[in-house]
Amino acid sequence: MNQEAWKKVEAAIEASKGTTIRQLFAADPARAERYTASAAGWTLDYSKNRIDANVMKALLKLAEAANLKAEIEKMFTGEKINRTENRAVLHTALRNCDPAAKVLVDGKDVMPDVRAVLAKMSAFADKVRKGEHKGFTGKRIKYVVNIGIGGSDLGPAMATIALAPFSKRGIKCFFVSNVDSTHLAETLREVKADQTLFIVASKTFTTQETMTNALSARTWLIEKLPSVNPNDVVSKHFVAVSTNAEEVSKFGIDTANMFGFWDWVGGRYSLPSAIGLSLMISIGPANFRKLLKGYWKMDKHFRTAKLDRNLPVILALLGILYANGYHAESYAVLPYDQYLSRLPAYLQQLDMESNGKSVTKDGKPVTYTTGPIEWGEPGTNGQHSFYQLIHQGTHLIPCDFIGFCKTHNAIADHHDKLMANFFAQTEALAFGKTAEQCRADGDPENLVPFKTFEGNRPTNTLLADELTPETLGALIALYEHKVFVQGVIWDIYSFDQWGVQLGKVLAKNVLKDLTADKPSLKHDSSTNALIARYRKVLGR
Ligand code: G6Q
Repeated sequence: MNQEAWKKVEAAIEASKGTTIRQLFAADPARAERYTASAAGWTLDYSKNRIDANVMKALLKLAEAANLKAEIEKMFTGEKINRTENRAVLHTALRNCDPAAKVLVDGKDVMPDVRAVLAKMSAFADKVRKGEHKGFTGKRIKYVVNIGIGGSDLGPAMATIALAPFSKRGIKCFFVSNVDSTHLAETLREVKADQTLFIVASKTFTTQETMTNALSARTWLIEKLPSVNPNDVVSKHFVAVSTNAEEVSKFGIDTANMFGFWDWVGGRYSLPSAIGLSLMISIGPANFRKLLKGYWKMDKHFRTAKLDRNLPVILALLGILYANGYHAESYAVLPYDQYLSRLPAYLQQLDMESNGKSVTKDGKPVTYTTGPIEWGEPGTNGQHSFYQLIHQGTHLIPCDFIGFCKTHNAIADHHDKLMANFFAQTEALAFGKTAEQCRADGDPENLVPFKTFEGNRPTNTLLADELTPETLGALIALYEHKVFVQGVIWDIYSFDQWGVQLGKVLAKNVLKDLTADKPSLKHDSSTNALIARYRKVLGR
């Protein structure tokens, strides 16, 4: 992080510290308007933050000092900015809806391949949805089971729930990710073999959890649908989404039934690629394209808007303000829409896997805080549990409140009540409740300290008309680019994940010791004893 520019941010924060959000509003009747910006169907009101003109100016200078505009161009134009893996980062190409667009990687335009895969996915999704792709016994597909983990699970799982109002209700989608056999077993209890399509989603097609689940699902299918040639059954009920044709074919899936993507699509950025196949089957190709269009609108906004009106940039700078300036360790994302129940989990991976790094791009340890802890729950449920700490605890938890003016399920006055809570919470967090207000409400003096709310708790409000494929796409792109901007300013690589790769090899060594006749047990004394206890219970 540019230290000279950061020192100026610190000075601006220091100068602003004596003024509360309440006072800032009192002093400036145009504050809400001043600190509201819109793009791609979303309005961001960031006025309820600990910011004034000087703080914002210093933060914007920090972005400029990191050459943000130039870095954004590098990403969009296919430069290999993921240098530890020597890869371009081009999830934006996946949703580039301009029919004339060209995006070059190593001199080759990737757009024809992107369009071809999208067309292949669309044709297949249509066949499944129309009942033309039949199972081995000639029945139509009613169940889709996506087998994948991490980036090959969280995106489609989140978005399939989010876009349920746009789904074909006759097709049920399931997502199996955990290697815990319970996940697969409980899912298989819900489906009928002759009407189930398994999508094995794995960029590498070597991930232990996914391959284990896929093999067991294959065994189950073959048992349920006996045939002289099991491959005839598998070919009707299994398709693959991967970059690794060789492994796909080794598994026994015809590569004609494989939907490809490329090494320049990071797992956690892969929902708009073929990884979104389960979602596309659920909502249909036309809605999937609307989702891409929403992403694209936000992409264009991010690439072209001035930094001070740029939604991802503003969110990123506010995040840096609290993480580095106020030492807030986490932030909460609070969607006031049941359909976004998995959004916090999705954003957890996006943010924490991307920016959970402690080494700068030149390989030196960072001297400042990087990626924050992200967490959340849909409102209003959180209000009845952890909001207590946000209102009155000792930790500073900046929050993003996400809501919609319209509901897909209008019943009585539910939606007004939901949104009343949505607006009331940010108001209470910003303005609190003074001791005088408590007394005026008749609170006895001994309770005043407990019923006083300090306020000055920062929130962003993100409001759209309605949850649609387009607004969802734009929302995801907004957070993707926010994470990108923070990575640029912190001078870290946001697109690798060596910590996740470590997990992929660690368990392999332990697995040998759990199952071998003569385990080597060359671990520490704690791990050795735990393994021994496990083996004893299982009689090994
Ligand atoms: C995402 C990560 C990680 C990855 C999974 C699954 O950015 O790299 O979550 O998506 O480990 O990997 P495969 O798709 O290769 O099975």
